[in-house]
This record gives sequence, C-alpha cells and structure tokens, in this order.
Amino acid sequence: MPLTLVIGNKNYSSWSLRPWIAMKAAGIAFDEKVIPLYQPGSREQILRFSPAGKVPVLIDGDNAIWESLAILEYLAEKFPAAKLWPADVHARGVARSIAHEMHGGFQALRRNCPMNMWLPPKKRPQGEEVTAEVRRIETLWGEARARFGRGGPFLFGTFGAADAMYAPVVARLHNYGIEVGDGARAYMAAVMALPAWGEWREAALQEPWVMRHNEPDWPIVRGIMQSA
Ligand SMILES: N[C@@H](CCC(=O)N[C@@H](CS)C(=O)NCC(=O)O)C(=O)O
Repeated sequence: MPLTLVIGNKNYSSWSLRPWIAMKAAGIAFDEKVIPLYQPGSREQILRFSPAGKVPVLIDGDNAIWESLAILEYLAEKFPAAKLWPADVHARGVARSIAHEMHGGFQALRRNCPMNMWLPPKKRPQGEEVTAEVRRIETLWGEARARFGRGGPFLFGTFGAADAMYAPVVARLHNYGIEVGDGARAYMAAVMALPAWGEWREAALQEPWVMRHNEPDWPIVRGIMQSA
C-alpha cells in the first residue's frame, strides 16, 4: 500500500512542506491529500488522520506518523537508501541538532514572516528579534556547509532531512526580502532550484484558499490571483 502524506495548503503550510520536499527530493513514492487549513470542517478532516489534530501526518497502512521531524526520522529508517541523514556520525549529530533547533525555535521569524509563496518577493523590514534569528540561521547554515557540505550545494552535501526542515525558512527569507550574505543566498538558490520546490510552488500558486491573517499584502495578492 503506498504511503499517503496528509498536508495543509501548500501556500501556507510550512510544516507540511518539510516531509513533502524530503520525499520528493529522495524519490520516495507517495500519494498526497491536501486539507485546506482553518476552513469550516478543516479540524474534523485533519482529526480523521492525525491524533494530534495537525498536519503533516504520514499514513503507512494502519500507522499514522505525525510531527514533521518524526516523519523525517520514520522515512530515514524505512528508506535508508534515501540517505536523509548524513552517513558520518558527527555530521549526523549536527544535522539532527540543527533540525531540532528549527523544530523548537525561531519563533520570531515564524510569527512575523509566515510562509506565503504568493507574496511578491520584496524587502519587508523586520525587527531586531527576527534579524537575530536570521543571523543565527546564517551561522548554522554556514558552519554546516563549511564542515560537511563538500559533496554538493546543500547543508550536508546532498539534500536531506536538515535541508527539508529549513526549506520553509528559505521561502520566508526569499518572499520577505530579508538580507543575507552570499553563502546563504547560494544555499537558498540551490534549494529553490530543486524540481520539487518548483512543483510545490506551482501548486501553491494555483490554490484558491486564502488565510487573510497570513496576507500582509492582501490587496496586491488578491489582484495577482484575480489576474492569474
Ligand atoms: N510541530 C508540528 C506542527 C504542525 C502544525 O502546527 N501544523 C499546522 C499547519 S502548518 C496545522 O496543522 N494547523 C491546523 C490547526 O492547528 O488546526 C509538526 O512539526 O508537524
């Protein structure tokens, strides 16, 4: 029976993007089910699949695996050939550290810059808290690339679970026009050049569901949608 990944709207659901892009980039076959978030009935629909009432959730036969990072761990165990974590024990430890740092942190960036692929990329000034978090992200990306990234353009060379955890950060930095250095910019370009990124983004741009509280440029976005 194929795996099914239950996700939220592609435009907004940053947690859903993480296992989705990992599976696509690794060539792991799955069906997807999109549940538009924060609509009447959304919660009931999610609860049919996820005991925690959140997406993403991976359905594997009778098993439901929820929490983005737990899904990535499950996939790494079930599909070792996908090499979602680095082979080297030290690199793997650092990859898990930065994945967990993302999962539990960067609240200001998440709060102030919700993922929104509809937003026309432009500079949207952010406060000190966001700037400090972005500096931390640049540092940890830079250190991973310098120590472990020789085999490719991603944090640990080839695209893996740590990159998947930061994929929505790439979207945020891009759409909110947040300034980063050359190293981070090159890394972001590599992530955004993935065919899986293009597939997710194209689908996001087609979605009709609007979450107004995530739309700082609502009149502009509505104009784009109406002319699309
Ligand atoms: N810690 C969870 C967070 C999941 C989460 O917050 N998902 C959001 C969408 S991005 C959700 O399901 N929201 C719907 C709701 O809360 O009703 C994870 O890593 O998967």
